[in-house]
Amino acid sequence: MIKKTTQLRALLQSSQLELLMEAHHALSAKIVENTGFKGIWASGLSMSAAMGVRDNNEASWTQVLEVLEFMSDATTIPILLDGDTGYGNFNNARRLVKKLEQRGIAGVCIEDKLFPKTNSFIKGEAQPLADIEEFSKKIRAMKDTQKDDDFVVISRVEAFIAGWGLREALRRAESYMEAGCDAILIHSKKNTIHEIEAFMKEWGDRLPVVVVPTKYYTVPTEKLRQLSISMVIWANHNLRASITAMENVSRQIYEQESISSIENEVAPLEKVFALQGAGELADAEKIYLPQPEHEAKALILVRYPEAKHLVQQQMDQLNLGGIKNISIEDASNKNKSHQDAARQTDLQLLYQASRNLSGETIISFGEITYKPYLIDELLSVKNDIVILADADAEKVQAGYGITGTEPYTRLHFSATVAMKQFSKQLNNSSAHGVFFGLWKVSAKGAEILCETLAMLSKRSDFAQLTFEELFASMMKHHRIVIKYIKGQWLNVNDYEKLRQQGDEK
Ligand code: SPV
Ligand code: MG
Repeated sequence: MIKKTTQLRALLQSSQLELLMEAHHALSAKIVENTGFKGIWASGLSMSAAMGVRDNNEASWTQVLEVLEFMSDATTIPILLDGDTGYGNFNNARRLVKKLEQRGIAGVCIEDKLFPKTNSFIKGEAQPLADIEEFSKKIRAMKDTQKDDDFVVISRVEAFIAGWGLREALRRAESYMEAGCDAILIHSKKNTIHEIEAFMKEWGDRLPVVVVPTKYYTVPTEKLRQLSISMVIWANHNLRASITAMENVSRQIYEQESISSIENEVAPLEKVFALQGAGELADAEKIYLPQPEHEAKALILVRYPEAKHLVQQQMDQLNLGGIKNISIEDASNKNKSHQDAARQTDLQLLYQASRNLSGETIISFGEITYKPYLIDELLSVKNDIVILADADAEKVQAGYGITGTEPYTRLHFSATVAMKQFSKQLNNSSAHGVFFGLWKVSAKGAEILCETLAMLSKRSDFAQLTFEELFASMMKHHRIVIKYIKGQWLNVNDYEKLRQQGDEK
């Protein structure tokens, strides 16, 4: 990264016309940089207006410095400060240089008027100019103070503004050059280029020249190029644009007592966050904040409302496993008046839930309970769709049978195999394991599941379809893996039976 001072010096010395754009706070500075400008003019008029005070040194120089610090922190291109008169004599001006260098400001421009100054476009003729010798020595003190050789000091000649002629302008520019400044800013409040043109003809290329065409804005930029001007400053247009924008939006909201018609006219919040660098913070948080073990979510399909106590138990277990984002899809919430006649199928329930399904998600039936380590078993498998299959075949009648490319052996204790069949037709001898309602999809698996459900939902026989058709459809195009386990889960019936036995004892 080239130093900001070096960047600004290079702009001044480049053979082409360079353009600096005004900013008055960190946000506008950032916008100027994002737009593509190579440098920022920290305008005294704009900064004071943004602070609600006049361009008469009403803001103290340290208050200006605070704004500059934010602007500098927010940007990587050089900032040239409009340093007014240097906020006092040589001693104040050299202290200013010291503090600007500390804050990464690339250069400062000071004007040959008296403190407290007035904006050049307010009664310019009435404004006394600084004594040439005093101002030249101030420049010398500033140049002697800078630690970085590339820090830029520009002398602004206000002779034309105060009603003096070309001779006075040249006399001053010559003296400031001898004092060691890096460039001359020649200012004019005329709406023509004549004063500037006359100055350039006499000045030649003794030092780079900077201009501020606020009043002669109709002069084509090409003309400034032809005059061999080094740098143009568009001095206050972000401030003025923001005034117009704020007046419009305030008036509309005031009149309409609503923000609804404004929403699409103002920058979206996402843009505000982007300008603040929210993305960088999110990335840094991933590196520097302790991370949750995983960001998986869970979806519990409550098929039997009477088993709600197990749902709560399952939520506690998921929480223990680090899963906080749990959604419940409850069949009893819907169609209350129709009860069994309209009872939702498992697939309808899952389809309903799929509208909010995204990201890695553990899916389970609500009427089961299981050892918490089964959650870790599922999360440890990175495939898109993974199903836990209980290799204890006695329980096939309790659910769907599953076969894999290989049956369970002790070697499968940590590995997975691809699923081949998922069916109620499989019996104890043909099934390799049983599906008991606990499975997981990755973010991509969630997409596959949602697409498949959406596709199946269009079928006229959707209300008759089961998980069998769901998994068969997904298996046509995608690999589903099974992870064998041995027991360690109960459904609500087993659970109640065990509880009763416990009570009887
Ligand atoms: C400023 O932007 O504050 C300037 C330039 O000093 S001008 O207002 O055009 O004088
Ligand atoms: Mg100014």
